[in-house]
Amino acid sequence: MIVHRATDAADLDPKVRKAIIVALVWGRTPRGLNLLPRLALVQAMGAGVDRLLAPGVVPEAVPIARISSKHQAMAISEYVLLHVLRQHRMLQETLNWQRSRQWSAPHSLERAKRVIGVMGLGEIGRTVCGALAAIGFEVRGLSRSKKTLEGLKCFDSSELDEFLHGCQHLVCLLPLTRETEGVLNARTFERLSTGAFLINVGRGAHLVEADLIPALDSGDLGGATLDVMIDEPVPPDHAFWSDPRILLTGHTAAANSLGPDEIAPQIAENIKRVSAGFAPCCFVDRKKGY
Ligand code: NDP
Ligand code: OXD
Repeated sequence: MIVHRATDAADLDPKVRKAIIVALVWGRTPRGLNLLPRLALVQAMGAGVDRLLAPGVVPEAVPIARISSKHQAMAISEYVLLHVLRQHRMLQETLNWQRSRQWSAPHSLERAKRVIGVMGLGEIGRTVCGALAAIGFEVRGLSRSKKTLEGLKCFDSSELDEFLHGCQHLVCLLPLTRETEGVLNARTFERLSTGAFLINVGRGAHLVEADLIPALDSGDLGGATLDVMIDEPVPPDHAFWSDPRILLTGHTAAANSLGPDEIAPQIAENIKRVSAGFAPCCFVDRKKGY
């Protein structure tokens, strides 16, 4: 097998272009995929495929597949636990107490009374729910279609308001689609428990950025942890950098979790499958957008 590297297929030699059957993509949006006449698969090297579904990026007839990774789901669970616990155990307040040399720290709510809503019950969302439930939080999950999962109150997208009502933490692990873009907005925040915490691990465009600081000012939200942003890297003059109620984590929630041991066999299997005329594993439903 021969591997060529390019961001734009137009930069490849025309003979090479004619031979390519699989494009492995990550990071920047690939260009020129329509110049590859034998292209049989676009294999994303991660979970989110929103950029590949933008018009004109991947020719309609070419299937797109994503990676399925237990390690990535575990890494994101670790990230969500860290930030839920940081807020649950009032880490910032504790640090402030230490600075003013006060012995004793603020009391946190009982775990079982803390309601955590996870938007998205895919491979990652389900793992995150399991990790949160395992340490005793009350966890509820939202998906597009109704699910029945042990130990979890499940809601579908028609039950969004019911799902949001009473959540003290809202974790977004949705794919970015036409339906989910802007779902983290003022209306959503108003429906949560007053002073709720937001953790966005999905995609930047899930959040209506203009609604965040007003929601923090009004007290609808108590804080936000944002792993993903619309513009990455975030420009230095962005207002979120200097707001102490907002923590930006630079798209690191799943950092270093996708190793070759896990993803190479999936890619190899998909190359075999498409070469033999079969559909790839973990393929994306273009109509649903994930
Ligand atoms: P999946 O595609 O496996 O699952 C998506 C889930 O979202 C499904 O449960 C689906 O419902 C639900 N969903 C889709 N549309 C809606 C909707 N309109 N309303 C309610 N629920 C909806 O995704 P993953 O769990 O693998 O990943 C989720 C996202 O996390 C990725 O798309 C990516 O954007 C982001 N991500 C971020 C990373 C980071 O480093 N920050 C790393 C990895 C992923 P149903 O079950 O009914 O289909
Ligand atoms: C992903 C990511 O895999 O954001 O979607 O890392």
